[in-house]
Parts: sequence; C-alpha cells; structure tokens
Amino acid sequence: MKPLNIGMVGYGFMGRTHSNGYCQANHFFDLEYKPVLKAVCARNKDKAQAFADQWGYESIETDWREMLKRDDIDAIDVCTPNNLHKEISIAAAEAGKMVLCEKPIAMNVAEGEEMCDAVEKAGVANMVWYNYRRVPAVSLAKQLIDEGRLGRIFHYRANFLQDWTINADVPQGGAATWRLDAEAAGSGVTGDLLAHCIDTALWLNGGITDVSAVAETFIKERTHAETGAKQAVKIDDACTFHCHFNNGSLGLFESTRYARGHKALYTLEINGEHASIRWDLHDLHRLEYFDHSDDSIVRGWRSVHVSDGDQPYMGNWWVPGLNIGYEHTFIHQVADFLKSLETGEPIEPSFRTALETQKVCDAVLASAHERAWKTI
Ligand code: 4PW
Repeated sequence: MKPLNIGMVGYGFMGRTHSNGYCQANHFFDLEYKPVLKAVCARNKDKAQAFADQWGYESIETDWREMLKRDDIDAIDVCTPNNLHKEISIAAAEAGKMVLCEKPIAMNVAEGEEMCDAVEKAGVANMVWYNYRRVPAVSLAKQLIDEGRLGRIFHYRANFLQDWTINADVPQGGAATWRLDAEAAGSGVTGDLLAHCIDTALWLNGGITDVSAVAETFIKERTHAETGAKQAVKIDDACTFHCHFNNGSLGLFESTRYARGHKALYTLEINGEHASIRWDLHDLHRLEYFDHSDDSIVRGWRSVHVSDGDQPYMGNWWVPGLNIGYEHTFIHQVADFLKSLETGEPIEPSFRTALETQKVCDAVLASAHERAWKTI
C-alpha cells in the first residue's frame, strides 16, 4: 500500500471525525493508498500531545508553518475555525501539499477565490468536507434523481435546526464556542448549517440563480469565553431564504439554533413530477420515496431502509438490515479521496465546487442585510 502522510491542523470535533475516517477507511474499502497519521498541530502542546496519543498521530507541532516545511507530510487537513482556512490552505498549496479543508471553504467568496486559485496553480489535490453527500441515503437520492425517476423538479426544501444557543449564558469565542464569534466563523447558521443544505442542494438539484433571505440575531450580547468581556453578537442566529434554481424549481431553506427540541435536524425534501423524496438526519439510514407510477391501490410513501449491498457504499459494510451512521460519512469521504488519488478522477466537492456554495451563502447574507433579492 502507498502511504498518504497526513498533517492535521486543529483537533476539535472535526479533528476527531476526520481522524476516525483516516483510521477506518482501509478496514472497509479496497484502496491503494493508506493514510498515515504523521502529525497533529495545535497551539497548546499538551492538548496536541493528548490528541496525538488518543488517535495515534506520530508527532505534534505547535505552529502549522513548521508542519508545511516537513517532507514527510503529503496532505494538510485544515480543521481550524473558518478564519484560518484561507491562510493555511494557500500556504499548504504553495508548499506542494494536498489540501483537505473543513466547510465552509472560507469566510467569504473573495477568500474562497484566492484559495481556489492557489490549489489550482499548485496543481494539488483538494477537497472540502461536505460530508452529508456521503450519507448512503443521500447518495441514493442523487442516484434516483440522475436516473430521471423524479422527472421535472418543482420544489427543493431543506432545514437544519438546532437549539444549543438559546441560553444567553452560552459564551462566544474560544475553542468550544468559536462558531458564535463572527471574527472566527464569518457568519452564524448560514456558514455553519445552511452551507451543508446548499452544498447538498447544488449537488442534487443544480445551480441557484437568485435568493431572498431574512436573518435574525436573537441574543444581542454574549460573554467572550476567554476574556470574559461582554461583546456584541455579530452572527446570524437564524436565517431563512427562498430561491430559484437553474432548472426552474423553487427552493425554501431554513436554519436556526433556536428551534427548541431539535439538536441537528437536517431534513430535505424534493418534489418532482413523477416522484418525491425526503430525508432526515435523525433517521439517516432511511430514504422516504413516493412514486406516482405505483399502482394506485398501494401507492404511498415508502420508507427505504438503506442497508442493502446494492445501495451506495453499503456493500462495504455489514449485512442488509444493519445500519451505519454519522461517522461513516467521513470514512466514505476519506475512501473516495484515496480512490481519487488512485484513479486520477478529481474528488468532489473540490475547492472550486465548494466556492459555489460560498457564493450562495454570501448572497443570502447580503440579501438578509439589504432586504433585497440577490443574483448569484
Ligand atoms: O458542520 C456542522 C457543525 O458545525 C455539522 O454538520 C453539525 O452542525 C454538527 O455540528 C454543527
């Protein structure tokens, strides 16, 4: 097997999901390349060492620039808050490293453009971790749409609902709550949650032409997690938009961290002329499917349990009837990335593809801010 030496920058929640992906992919997929956990980088030496010990990284760095100088590292995985994606990704590309960047690609389109130019100029493999494409039920939805089973699409609907910031005592900034700090995150639910919905939508239903959005910040002031200072909250706590797609269908998207009772309720529904599909992250191994061509006396929504070897990715897992879950989406993304190195087929979403999602995010935020329709 050929080694793919990984240097990871950051060690939070996503650092764990990616590391698990690197550890597991070769156990379940036949691949020429095998990730080797060479180094993890974090400013805090003790935390970096603890993470390295837990996941089996061979070494640690406390400055990502040092990691880029190392000849024993092939690919840089950027798992930092969003405000560092650009600098690290561009420097990594310039150092000739492959770049695997967490979503959203950047703080805004301008940054994303620079990142795309850098990886393309350097000719290095690149991808953004929009993992929900690789939920088998969502991949199956893509297959059904591509087979033409839905016919003309009329509606695309998606929600991503959470409730973890309702308490005004939740701080902003710092390692655990940087997602609430506009300086680190760029935006709130738009970049964090709607970006997932948009990436999946562009993949399943094609490009978006224009958007009209509303956004709200329900809690206006929070304490900074590290300094204890009171600060204005500058992120969007909730954002809703509607849009037109290139194929003539209408889109409706909602995201919030104030939907009491919902922890990570990502749902999508697509209504076509002949059939509809819907999917729910809380029941992620099921794809709901309604086919109007079914005999009318038994016609109705089917709940397809996506666990059969014929369904996407499932031939690599257990036996029909047994589920896989959230962490497997990252394992699939690692496996697909390694396969792309083997075949030379580009991996998706590339930086350039993820830039399309960023364009929609930026337009959504501008639309909400200006209370006007925005063209992509
Ligand atoms: O990327 C997203 C995160 O920032 C995730 O998919 C879900 O929402 C889980 O945590 C947040």
